[in-house]
Amino acid sequence: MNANRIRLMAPLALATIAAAQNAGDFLLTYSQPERTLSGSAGTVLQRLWPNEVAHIDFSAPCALFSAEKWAPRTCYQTMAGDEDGDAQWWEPGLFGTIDALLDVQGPATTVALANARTVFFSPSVPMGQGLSGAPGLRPGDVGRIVRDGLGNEGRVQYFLRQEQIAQALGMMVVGPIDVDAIAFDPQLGVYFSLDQDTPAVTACGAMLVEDGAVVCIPAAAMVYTPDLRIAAVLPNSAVVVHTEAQMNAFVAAAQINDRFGNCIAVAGDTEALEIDRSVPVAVGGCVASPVPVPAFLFSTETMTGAGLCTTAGGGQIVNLPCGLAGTPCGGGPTTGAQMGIAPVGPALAPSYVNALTRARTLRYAMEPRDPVVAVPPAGLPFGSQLVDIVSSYPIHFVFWTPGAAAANTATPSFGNPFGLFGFPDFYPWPTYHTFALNVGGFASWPMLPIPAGFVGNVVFQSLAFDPSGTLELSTPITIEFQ
Ligand SMILES: [Ca+2]
Ligand SMILES: [Ca+2]
Ligand SMILES: [Ca+2]
Repeated sequence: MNANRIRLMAPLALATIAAAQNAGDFLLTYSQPERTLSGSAGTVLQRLWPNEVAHIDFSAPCALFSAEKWAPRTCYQTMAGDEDGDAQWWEPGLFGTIDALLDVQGPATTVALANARTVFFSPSVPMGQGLSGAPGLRPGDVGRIVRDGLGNEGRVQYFLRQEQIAQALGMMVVGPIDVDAIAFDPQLGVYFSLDQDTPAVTACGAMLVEDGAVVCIPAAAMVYTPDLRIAAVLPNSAVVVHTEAQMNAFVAAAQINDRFGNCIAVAGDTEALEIDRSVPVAVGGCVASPVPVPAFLFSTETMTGAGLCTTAGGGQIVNLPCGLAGTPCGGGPTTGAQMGIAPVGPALAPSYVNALTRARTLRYAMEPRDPVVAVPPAGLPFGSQLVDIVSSYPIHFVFWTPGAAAANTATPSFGNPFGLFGFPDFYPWPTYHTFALNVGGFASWPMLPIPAGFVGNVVFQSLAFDPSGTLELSTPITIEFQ
């Protein structure tokens, strides 16, 4: 496209945008299994999977800089229930990967923090429809798993549906759609990238929208729900704001190395997007349809070692509070350490950053070492099972409740009226189980003896007293005793 041009928006709009700073931590996913840089005190929490969300807390001292688990698979599985109808809760491949993340931040006066119920994501493999019903959460959707107003668990609430993407792109033949990056500002619009090259008829004409391209549906072409989800889009309203060639140019200008120490020349597929508010919003698109274009934090499939770049200044390595988010060309490999993961073995960190959003959030995650426990005829002694917690609270009180076990069901949950910062729901009939003390940000609690013959699913959650006076809950886990 030769119609791309960049000029500054009116000062009034600039002032509005400038007021919103680059605030918040990172929530992100990695494209391959990785390990936290900290080692997470040797707990199971050190393993980060591509279908769960990690957290980088920029308020922590740089000496302690690390990604840590934020929403484990067991949390999503408890929320989703037996979505695939096989009466098994342990589904390590749920979602395939989480390849796009979006936190829609409320007004500055909002006290509650982002949590696993509120942050939107896109899978790369559809979630089963056993509880959500059709069409479910598909690779082309960006949504979240909720309990609906009638108390039904495992439902999907959409931020953006694949049909809306097809409409906005003017897709004549709706083929596979897989959103693999998304960013949003309600005043500007939604920005996304797809995982496939896609023929489209956009507001700037017929074209092939490449997988490396960044597409905008401007705010003026959308209708929002009161909670800032996308209710409707105008047909053929999408505009390519950066072609793949332009993303290639940003990557080349950034002068960033991959995990092998090779200087990266091309973007390939754009994989993660977040708005970079450090520079003013420009205008791009085409003469017929100019749209606002902020700078973007972004990653591409070539940026192994989990590098991160920005389009600001024509393409640069992102400068994070604890250093550059990638190794400059000539400087050796990008190891992953700059993005909170450990270089492991000669392959170093194989991942690119697969999804990224900024969020104001708190970390209170729990994961069992064994999600499926075989109970022998004699039962299991005290401490036979360990469950790990990552949190800054000094003490954790663990509760349990019988979990749903039938096909296509989920364990019911209820809103926690005393919490603001952690997981927002508790699971019913909580029964006190045990407690665990935090050491250096981690805790492991030993399970009480399991009686002979015990079979069934159990949901566990941990409770902590926040200094502000709230009662906060960890992400839930489901353990299957067989
Ligand atoms: Ca299942
Ligand atoms: Ca997707
Ligand atoms: Ca893409």
